[in-house]
Amino acid sequence: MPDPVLILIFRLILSFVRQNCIVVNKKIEKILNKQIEAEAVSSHLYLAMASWADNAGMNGTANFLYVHAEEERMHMLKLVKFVNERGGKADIPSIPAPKQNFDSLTDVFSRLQEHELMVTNMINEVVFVCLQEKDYTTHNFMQWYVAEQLEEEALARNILDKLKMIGNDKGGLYLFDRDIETFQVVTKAPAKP
Ligand code: OFO
Repeated sequence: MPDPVLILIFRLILSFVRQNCIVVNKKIEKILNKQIEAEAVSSHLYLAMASWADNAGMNGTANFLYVHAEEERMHMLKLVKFVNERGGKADIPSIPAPKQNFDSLTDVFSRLQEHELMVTNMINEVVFVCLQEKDYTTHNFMQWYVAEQLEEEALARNILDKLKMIGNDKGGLYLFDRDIETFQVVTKAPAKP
């Protein structure tokens, strides 16, 4: 059984180190907090898309999007932990309700692609600020996101190409919904944590 006094001393030391050894500068902390919000918004948006698809009887698409929403939450969490571990303060944002209804699968995935392109621009901006601030640790950490965006953009493009081919063909849409969970794009993104 660990000694409670020792635990208390350890906690006090940890809190002292956190408050006095700020290794992440304020500019980096601010832009990472903005990125935390973007990942939370992504997760929320994909969850709304999943719910719409589920309701429309497109279970394969719904499952694909539920998983995607969960992945975005993991992207957010990874950033929250990184900021806090480096002596910064990760803020948990409030998020406005996302769009709830969509016209079609093409509408869903066009919006998803548009959103991912916006996220890529934000990530590029974080990387740019890291270089400006000579924060090579955060720069190195962000490389995982750079590679992940490559993968996500390619997947969205691939899905939209398939939907374009299918058009309004009901049989094609049925097969799309059945197979979407197997769609993969191979990139050089490093292994997921
Ligand atoms: Fe799909 O955006 Fe996260 O990083």
